Parts: sequence; C-alpha cells; structure tokens
Amino acid sequence: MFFLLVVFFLLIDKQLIFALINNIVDIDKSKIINKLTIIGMKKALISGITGQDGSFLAEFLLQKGYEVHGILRRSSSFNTGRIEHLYFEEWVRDMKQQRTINLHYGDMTDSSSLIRIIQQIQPDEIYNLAAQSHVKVSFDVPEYTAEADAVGTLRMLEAVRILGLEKKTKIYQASTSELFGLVQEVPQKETTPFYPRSPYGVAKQYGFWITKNYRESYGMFAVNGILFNHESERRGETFVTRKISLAVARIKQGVQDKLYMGNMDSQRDWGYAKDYVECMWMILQHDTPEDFVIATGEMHTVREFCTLAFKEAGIEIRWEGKGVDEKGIDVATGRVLIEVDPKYFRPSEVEQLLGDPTKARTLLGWNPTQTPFPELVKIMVQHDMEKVRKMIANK
Ligand code: NDP
Ligand code: GDR
Repeated sequence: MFFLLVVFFLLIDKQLIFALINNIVDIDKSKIINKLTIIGMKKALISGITGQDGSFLAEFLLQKGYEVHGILRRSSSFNTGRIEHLYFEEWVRDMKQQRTINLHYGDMTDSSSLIRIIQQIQPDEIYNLAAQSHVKVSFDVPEYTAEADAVGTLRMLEAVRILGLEKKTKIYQASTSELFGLVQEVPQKETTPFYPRSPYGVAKQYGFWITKNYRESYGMFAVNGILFNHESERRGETFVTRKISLAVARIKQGVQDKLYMGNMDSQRDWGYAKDYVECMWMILQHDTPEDFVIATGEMHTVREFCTLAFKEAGIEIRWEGKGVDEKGIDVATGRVLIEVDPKYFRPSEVEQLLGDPTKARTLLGWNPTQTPFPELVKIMVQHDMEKVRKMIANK
C-alpha cells in the first residue's frame, strides 16, 4: 500500500495532491502530508504570513520550491490582502501557477492550535513572525503584546519540543532593533547590550532570550534575526514610512490636505523588506545556529524621509520652526503640508538606531545595500501614487 502511494505521489503533480488532501474531509491528512517528505519538498511554516514580511517570505520560499504553510488568525474582516495572489484556491483554479500555500487557523495566544498545526505539518523550518508589531500601540495593549510576542514565542518553541521535533525543525525568531532601544553603542551589533524602551521591546527581549535558551538547553536550531526597520509598499499604513508615502500620494492628488507627524528627529536604519526576508532564510541555512543583526548600516531622520518622499512626487519641502511648531512648507505654493501633532509622541522614545551588518555580510554573504534608501522611498511613493490614482478613478 505504502509503495503504491509513493509511486502515486511521484507520478502525479504535487500541488494537485495537496488540493485533493485539503478537500477530502474524512482522511488522515497528517499521515499523507508526512509521506510527501519522501519526494524531498522542504516544508516551511510561517506565523504572521498575512503581515508585510510573511507575505514576502511566502513568495520567496515558494520560488525556492518549498511547500509553504501559514498561520491565519480569525478576523471579522479579511486579513489576507497581502497573500491573496498566492492563495490556495487560486492556484487550484489555475494549475499553471504551480504554487502551494496552505493556511491554518491558529493564534500565538493559543498553545493547542500551535501544537495541532505543527503536528500536522511536521515543518522543516518555522519562521515565527507573528506579533503585535506596533511599538506605540504596545503602550496601549502591553499585556496582549506580552502574550503574543513574548509568551507566544515560548509557546511555539514548546510546541516543537513537546512534539519531539527539536532535531528536525529549525526555528527563526523575528527579533528586532527595538531590543537596543536606548542605544549603548553606535552602531549596534550582535554583542551590543540591550535596553528596550517599550512594552513591545521588552516582550521581544523575552522572545530573544527564550529562543537562545532553547538553543542552548535542548540543542535546537533556534535563532534570532535582529532586524532593523524594513519597509515596503506592503508596510502597515500606521508605520511612519507608509503613513508618509500614502499621505504624499493623497496630497499630490488632492484628497488630503495635511500630514500630521510625531517625532521628526527620530533616526532609523531603513531597509527594503523584500531583501530582509531573503536573509531570514539565509540565517536558517547557515551551518551553525547563530543570531544575526540585519541592517543597511545607514541612518536617516523621519524628516529626511518626508523630504525625499514629497520630492519623488514633485513637491519641494522647506522646513520652518522647531519641535511641536515645526512645519513642512510647499516651496512652490507656500502651503503648509506637514505639521507636528504631539499625539503621535511615545511615552518613551527610541531616538536613533543604526545597525552594523558586518556579520551577516561576511558569514552569510548577504548584501545590505541591495536597495538603497532613495530607491526604497521611490518604490513606496510610486506604488501609493498608483493606488490613490486607482481609488479616485473607481469612486
Ligand atoms: P506586521 O504587523 O505586518 O505582521 C504581523 C503578523 O502577525 C500579521 O500576520 C498578524 O496577523 C500576525 N499576528 C499578530 N498577532 C497575532 C496572534 N496573536 N496570533 C497569530 N498571528 C498574529 O509585521 P511585519 O511583517 O512588519 O513584521 C514581522 C515580524 O518581524 C514581527 O514579529 C515584527 O515584530 C518583527 N520585526 C519587524 C520589523 C520591521 O521593520 N517590519 C523589524 C524587526 C522585527 P493579522 O494580519 O491578522 O494582523
Ligand atoms: P518603529 O516604527 O517604532 O521603529 O517600529 P514606526 O514606523 O512606527 O516609527 C519609527 C519612528 O518614527 C517616529 N514617528 C512616527 N511613527 C509613527 N508610527 N507615526 C508617526 O506619525 C510618526 N512620527 C514620527 C516614531 O516615533 C519612531 O521613532 C518598527 C516596527 O516594525 C517594529 O515591529 C520593529 O520591531 C521595529 O520597527 C524595528
């Protein structure tokens, strides 16, 4: 019987088999899915697949020939906008795409769902990207942030251990430059001491250490990518770069008057998310389990991002005033386009972050400057100009 199954799998398209498995209710899915390992397709599980990084990573892994699974949390409105183009039903309808992506309901606050999903998939690699990822929001929902970002990471590691997969499953933990917070040295590297400045940063610090602890205690390939800010046309709309690129597009096309900002002096090391997900994969392919800082090694102020973004849309900005009175003025018309609103200030701020990507460059061969800063701004503004154009046309 088993021999016949193997021949069957080798002869028939793998994606078709998956489609069948997922549509046959009274069959033991996990047993059949496990047999697929025989034909050498690596399996990855992504928590946070519906987020910015998860969506890029899913695309990247599919191109590498992985069978990709993602954890989807229940929402009253659709939260799959970033991955709809990869959607399971879609490639079943159009078999020419040859893509596989499977979504499983689960939540980082629910151990049983994580255990069930991991048991069913038996993944070779887990990318733990799910998190309440907004720093300012973490001051409003600190307890939930700790549940999802700190204890959630523990739940994921424990699930792998409970299932006896310590030696099979590699785990990537989405750590962050927010661990450095009130920076103790410039630039920040793997050995720089941590000083988090928000409930988010503190929760992620637990995630970092528990990942390292499971590596050291149980010999698991569990590693941290300490990623500095990375942005894209898929960035959540309340993070500063996307808030700016969308506002630029709306102001330019006459559907928004002004952009209200928080701390304009804040400095960040901004990279392009598409380049960073490649590095997540590289970290898991490295011979030894190690933590890596991923950054560009270049830092810019929020103000510089604004100036460049407006310039990309053909608007030159002149800055006047200081602190809460600072204003960005359109040189051509004299109109005030940018103002400061203290409601966007944080109870404690991370003023500047600058990463040193030397270890990733030398040991992994990763190129930190694939997408230079002006190119990143251009990608985001051009995307949002088009998005707003379409929105106006469809009104
Ligand atoms: P996003 O906010 O875009 O995505 C977060 C993802 O986590 C979404 O898929 C979200 O689901 C999911 N999620 C949130 N809470 C839960 C939960 N309780 N259970 C299951 N899923 C949940 O973040 P990014 O893609 O930008 O970041 C990915 C990871 O990397 C995060 O952990 C973030 O903290 C970390 N990070 C990000 C950096 C960046 O600059 N982008 C830098 C360093 C680290 P839903 O779509 O339903 O909301
Ligand atoms: P950050 O990103 O907090 O670094 O966390 P965000 O884009 O929210 O803020 C960057 C800096 O810009 C300042 N700022 C504003 N921020 C927002 N959101 N809105 C504003 O109007 C505004 N004005 C100024 C902020 O004060 C801050 O200094 C991101 C997240 O993706 C985390 O999950 C991730 O871990 C870190 O990056 C690395």
